[in-house]
Amino acid sequence: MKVVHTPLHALHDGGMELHRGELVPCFEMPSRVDHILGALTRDGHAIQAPRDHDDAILERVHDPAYLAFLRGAWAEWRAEGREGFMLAGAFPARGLRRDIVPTGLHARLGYYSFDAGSPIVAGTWQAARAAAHCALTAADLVAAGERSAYALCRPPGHHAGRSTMGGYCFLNNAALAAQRLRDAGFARVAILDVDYHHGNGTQEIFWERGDVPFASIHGDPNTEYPFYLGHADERGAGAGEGCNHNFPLPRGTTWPEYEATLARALEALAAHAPDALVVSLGVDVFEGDPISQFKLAAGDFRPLGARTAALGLPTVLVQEGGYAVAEIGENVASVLATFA
Ligand code: SP5
Ligand code: ZN
Repeated sequence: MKVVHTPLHALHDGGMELHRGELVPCFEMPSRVDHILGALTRDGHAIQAPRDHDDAILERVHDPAYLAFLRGAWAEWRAEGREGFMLAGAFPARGLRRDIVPTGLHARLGYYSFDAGSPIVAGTWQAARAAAHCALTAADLVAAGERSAYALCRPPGHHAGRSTMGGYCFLNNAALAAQRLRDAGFARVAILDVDYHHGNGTQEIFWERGDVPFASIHGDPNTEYPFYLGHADERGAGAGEGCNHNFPLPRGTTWPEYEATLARALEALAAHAPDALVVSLGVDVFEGDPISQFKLAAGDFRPLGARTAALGLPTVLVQEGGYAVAEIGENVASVLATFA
């Protein structure tokens, strides 16, 4: 399978996240990519660099003012004489105004964020932009006739909404890939999100659209991040009514239960008769993941990939989460092997 990768991801590094009341180094770290790249190189996949895309293409999915904020945030931070990393600490929750974009930098950071776990550092914009280019390039490859392609995206993307960052995500790589396939002529593009965490950003972006059905299997938001979206009764609205499919599962879920749920998710997507598929591939469903609570074994990633590949659709796989760094390469490689 063609793999799209760039070393520019490493520019996003050095930030800390608020974890259980303490600032700790981000679980989402550059070495994740080294392990994935190592396993995929060993398996003989062809690695290629992304093609540069104009920033205007990001506006197909994201709010221009949000993009302008992300693009300029670090320079503004430095202009205030600050270093290190930027982390939001206040958010426009219930009862607070969201109709005014504040002028102050820290106020704007909170306005465009939904957690205190997604630091912006000097190279964040460049890395996020490069990750988006990986996803867009993988979509271009599939549009040009490849049966499947994999975008080794970092930072990940599925928590990023139209104008919201969070969950280590800034630009929604999977949404950009899906939109790119739509623009290339695929009439209906399904998105399957198997990351442990609900793909709240992707759901939000396509909520009112009937052309990009979305299915997500994830930890129950009653107890699992991102907490405030991802329930089974969220079905979409307007033209997208009935096109959103959430499958929350309890902590401790193992393969038999997961497999049965995956079958239902794939069935739900197939009912929309899609002609292409984007997979938000988080491997944080792995039992050894340090921040997640499902119990999939390393050996379960092959059948996970095989069931998904059996849809028989042109497929773009986009890397999302996965924080058991030593095993992440093997787990991703297992999924990809079933698409080869
Ligand atoms: C792309 C992706 O996987 N993003 C995940 C972001 C998760 N960030 C917050 C994690 C909070 C985890 N709390 C762990 C508590 C364990 N009991
Ligand atoms: Zn995740």
